[in-house]
Amino acid sequence: MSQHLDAYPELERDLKFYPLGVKNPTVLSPVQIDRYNDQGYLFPIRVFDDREIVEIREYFDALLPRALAAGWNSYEMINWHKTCRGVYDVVTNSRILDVMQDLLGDTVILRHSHFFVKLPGDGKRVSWHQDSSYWPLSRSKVVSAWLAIDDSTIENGAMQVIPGSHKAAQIAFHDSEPEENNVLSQTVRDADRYGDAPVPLVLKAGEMSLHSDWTLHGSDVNQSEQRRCGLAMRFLSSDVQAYNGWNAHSVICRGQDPTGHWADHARPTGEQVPVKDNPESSMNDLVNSTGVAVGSAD
Ligand SMILES: O=C(O)CCC(=O)C(=O)O
Repeated sequence: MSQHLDAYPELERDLKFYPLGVKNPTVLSPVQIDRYNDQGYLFPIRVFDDREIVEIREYFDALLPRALAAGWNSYEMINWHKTCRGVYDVVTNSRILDVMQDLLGDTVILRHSHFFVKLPGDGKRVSWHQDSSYWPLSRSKVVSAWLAIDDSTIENGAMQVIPGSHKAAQIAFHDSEPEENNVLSQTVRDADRYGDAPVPLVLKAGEMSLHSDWTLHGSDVNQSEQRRCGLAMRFLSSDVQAYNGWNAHSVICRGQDPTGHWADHARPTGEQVPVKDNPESSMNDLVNSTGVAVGSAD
């Protein structure tokens, strides 16, 4: 399969890595911020205590069968903060936003949310990739928070990162081969050439990790009998511009968007599972453009 250097050459995006961090952080230490900028990731950060994460897990345990019954697979629950109050409440949790504000400044916008649920035996991996490579955004200044809803272990396919790889910014990638069983569609080959040895982001439920949108990361197949559910939340500030309708799913969580560019979805009133294959549904566009293999047996 062919090699690519830019998924959106027509957009002429600014593909640099921008170091983040405010002068007077309130939750992260300056050392942690330096580590994020130097290594491209930071973990573990405790967000929810044991009681709180049990409640969130119970909520998710009830949501997942509804998603599957509606025809979504366990990697396709994207932007459900727009219709599910429980998801909205997690992605706008003040402890998560405090961390984001230390990196992004006063304005914190959730661009999208995505559950990555590795079910025992599903055989899926996430091949080495860089998030910015998928996203029609400029500039590349997005922080991902990945919240462990289940314990995330080596055995059940914890995410791994290549420290320092973000400094390379865009790295050439290939279209994934079907036999990779990749949840997404791009693969960076020989990932360990671009930084230090891979680090597994082993997390206890209730902890989160952070990674830069240029950090090479991926995860192996779940080899255990335990589910591995994580909720990825993508945050940015208002100096990022979206193309191809990628500004339509956001929530302005802190501060203001003086550009008026970003949507600001309100807290949902209930727990509405989006309708699959509804041509009117923005979910379907996003699933396609995120690179999730729609219709595959994930
Ligand atoms: O959950 C995973 O295994 C991969 C998640 C991921 O690629 C991301 O959050 O950007």
